[in-house]
Order: sequence, then C-alpha cells, then structure tokens
Amino acid sequence: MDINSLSKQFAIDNHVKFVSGKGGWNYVHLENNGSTAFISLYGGHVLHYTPKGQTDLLWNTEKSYFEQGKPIRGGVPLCFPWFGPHASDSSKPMHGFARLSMWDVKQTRITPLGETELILTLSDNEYTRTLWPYSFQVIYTIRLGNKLELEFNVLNTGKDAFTISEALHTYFQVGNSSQITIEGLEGCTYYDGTNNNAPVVQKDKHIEIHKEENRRYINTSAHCILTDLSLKRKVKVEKKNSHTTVVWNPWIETARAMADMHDDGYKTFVCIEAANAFDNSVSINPGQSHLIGTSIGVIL
Ligand code: TA6
Repeated sequence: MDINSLSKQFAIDNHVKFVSGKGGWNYVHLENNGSTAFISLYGGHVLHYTPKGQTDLLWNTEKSYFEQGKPIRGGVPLCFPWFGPHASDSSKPMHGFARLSMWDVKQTRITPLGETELILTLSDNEYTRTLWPYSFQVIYTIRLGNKLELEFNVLNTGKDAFTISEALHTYFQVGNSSQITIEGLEGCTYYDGTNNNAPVVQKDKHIEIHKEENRRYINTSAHCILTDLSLKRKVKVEKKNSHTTVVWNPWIETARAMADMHDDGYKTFVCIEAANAFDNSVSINPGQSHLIGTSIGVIL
C-alpha cells in the first residue's frame, strides 16, 4: 500500500502518522502522552522507543543496511520462524524471514486505556514458502502507553503442524555496556554461545558485561531489570509466554567483524531478547496459535 493510502486508511491525528524514508520504505510514527515509537514496515521492525524525558531505549546504528534482503541492525528485529541459523540448511537466512519481509498494516486504534496501537500482519507468500513450506499468519501488535508492549501471535492456517523458534531480539541502548547490570536470571541455566553452547548455571545475582556474551537461558519466564549506571536509569523487560531469554553483546572482536556495526558499537548496547528457542521451541497445530510478548519501560 502506498503512503497516501496508508495515511488515508490508518492515520490518527496526533497519534499515528505514516512517512516514507530509508530504503524507500514506509514507516510509522506513533505518539502517546509525549512518548514516541518509530516502526519500519520492512521487517515489522520497531526502530525507536523514546519515553517522555528519556533518550531512546533502543539502540540503532547509521552503519545498518536499509536494503531489501538484509536485516536492519538495532531496534527490535523479529526472529521467526527460526532463531539463529536454520537447523539443517545454512544457506537460509539467519533468524528466519520475518525481519526480511514487508509487513502489512492491519489496524490502528486508541485502546480503551488510551494507548496508541498499531497492528501489523505477515502471511505466508511465495518467498516464505520457498524457505519454509507452511501456511501461517502472524499478527504483531505494537502498543505504546506508559511502556512499549509487543505481542507476536502466530496462527497456523495450514493443514500440517509446525514447530517454530522465535525472538523479539531487542537492542537496548546503554551509556556504557561495561557499566550495566542485568538482574532476573540468577539460578537459570544458559547455553553459552561463546563456548559451543555448553550449559552453565548462573550463580551470580546479576550479569555484568566485560567480554563477549551470548547466553541462551532456557526455561525461564522471569522478567529482567537492566540497570544502566551511565544513563542513570533502570529498564524493566517483561515477557509473556516466553521461556527463553537471550543476552548478547558481541564485544570487541565480533563487533569489528560485523560490517553493519561501528567497531565500538558494542559499548552502547546490550540485547535482552524474549524468545522461545532451543528446548523451548513451540509446536503449533493447524488452527491453533501461539503468542509471545515482551514489554519494556523505564522504572526509575
Ligand atoms: O541473539 C544473539 C544472536 O543470535 C548472536 O548469535 C548474534 O549473531 C546475533 O544474534 C545477531 O545476529 P544477526 O544475524 O542479526 O547478525
């Protein structure tokens, strides 16, 4: 749909606005009580969430590609229908095709609680079926109120059951990644992505980042608190129907090897991802659906 048709059908004065931008794609600007969010329809990708009086909660980089076929680096990439590399075919895109697809706008509204809501949708098409032979519809709800809520609902519209892994791969902007703590995962087991996925039980009360971390925590639905000493704020990361949490920071060498990140990009973000992957992958029968959600907001 072109920008004029989108605006005509879905714009809401002072709350929802459509603009065209990088990559020649269409974007949605949401506003609610002074907080704003900015979403790319390519990837169904939330790029910015800026609560009133704060700097953006989400990290972005000018080095990101804004090219069809490549994922946007930063914000909240959607990983679906698989998380990480494809299990049996490494030629298929890392983290699936949701972040490489153009999403449609299904609905916009002001909720009864006064939040600004945008609903996007993605269904199977020729491109997705070459990568994954199933029929599906995803309804992705982005709700802006006192916090940002994201709900990713996958419906199996076909005749065969399928299994997915998925993540809301959120890049949090921080003042200095070596001056943060992440609480909420004490006692949980993670697969250490920096050590051949060896299982480790986290003994510490909180995580600090002083080297590359790629922790895939399984069997946890706990929320996390990200404390940022430099930006002097605490961010609460809540989850809904998510049993995997991923904490990722590439640190120096891996960041250097990434063409779409500045060499020192690792200093200003950490990913805390609401996911269902590994042991927590999800099977969905025909006619059934599964919803994963996360919400993020400043609490102090
Ligand atoms: O969630 C962490 C992770 O799976 C890492 O292994 C790292 O590769 C990251 O995602 C980014 O993946 P991307 O395909 O966006 O470069």
